[in-house]
Amino acid sequence: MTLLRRGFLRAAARLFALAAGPVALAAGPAGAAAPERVVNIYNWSDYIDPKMLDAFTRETGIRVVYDTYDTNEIVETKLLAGRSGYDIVVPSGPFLQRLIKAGAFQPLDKGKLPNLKHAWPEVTARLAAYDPGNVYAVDYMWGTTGIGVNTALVRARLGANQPLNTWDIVLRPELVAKLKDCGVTMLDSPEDIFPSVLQALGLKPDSRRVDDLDRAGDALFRIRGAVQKFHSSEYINQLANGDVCLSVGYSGDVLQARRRAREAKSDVDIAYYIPQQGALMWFDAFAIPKDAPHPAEAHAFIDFMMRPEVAAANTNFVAYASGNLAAKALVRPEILSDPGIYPDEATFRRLFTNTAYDDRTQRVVTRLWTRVRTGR
Ligand code: N2P
Repeated sequence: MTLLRRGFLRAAARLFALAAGPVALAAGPAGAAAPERVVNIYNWSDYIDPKMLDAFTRETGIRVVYDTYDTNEIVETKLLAGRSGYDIVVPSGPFLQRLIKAGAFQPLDKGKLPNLKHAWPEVTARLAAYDPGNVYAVDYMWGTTGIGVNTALVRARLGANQPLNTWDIVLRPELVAKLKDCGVTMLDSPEDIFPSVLQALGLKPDSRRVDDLDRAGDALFRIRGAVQKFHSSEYINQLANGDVCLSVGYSGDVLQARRRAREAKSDVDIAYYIPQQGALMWFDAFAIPKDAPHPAEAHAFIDFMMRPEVAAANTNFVAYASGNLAAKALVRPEILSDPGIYPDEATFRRLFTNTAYDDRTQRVVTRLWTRVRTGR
């Protein structure tokens, strides 16, 4: 092999390493000032007030490298491959559960997280279903998976008398067909959609029975033709711009769409519904990969996020409920009183949770989901 070629391969390997994950650039020449401190964060898109990242760096001197994703699957794939380079990831409960079992995380050093005292005990207890003993993770936000609609466009097609707070408008073929021309989207997330459809069909939302899963798959297959796109983040702008009229989506994302439409002073009016049949409630939690290059900085970041004023700023920005109880006093009243964000008692009773599938069930669900998405 020529030298030139070897040089090329080395350069390619470096490029690949860059593409594969964040790489902290060493600060200054060797022997100069202490190396720059960095934290590499991998979080959901549209899930933080960017001002909080600046505030963290200003206060601690730790630079934040911030990447985003919109599906749990990509986090799982990167973590299972190892050497992701990330110091913090924010998976949802079932993925957290599965990644903990796979040994992907390091236990949190709670001595470095004094602000854990602000955590919401009920949320922490629910998170323990995925992380027994709360060893590896701290809840960041929680929310629901429901239905976002452009009220005017949907009303014009379904009439004034059709309730909109029902999975019927997604799953009854004759209803959703009427919405096809104004645009329907669905999360590309079988772990959200299958439990929701099972619940809507009157089955156990966390069922592993192949018959049940087949029925949910069939229900989805019947309406797939009305779905313009399966995607888990584009719908925010699409709803806000009036480009689509119904999205099965995440609570805060739909409410961000409503805010964007209002800020643009358009006549688009977006509403979020937790369907009367019930909706999935999920928890997204900070966790530190076992091979995180900067665990001390990761702890500093999580602790900063747990400050009540920081947690409240994030909730005010993204319209998801915080896992931080003390933050509630600082959350804007219209957010706190919105049952789509902080569900009231009656709404809360309609919410259910799900857990990680075993490998066999996961294969069934993945196969059904591929059929729904591709039609084959
Ligand atoms: C943020 C979506 C987070 C919710 N865009 C997923 N659990």
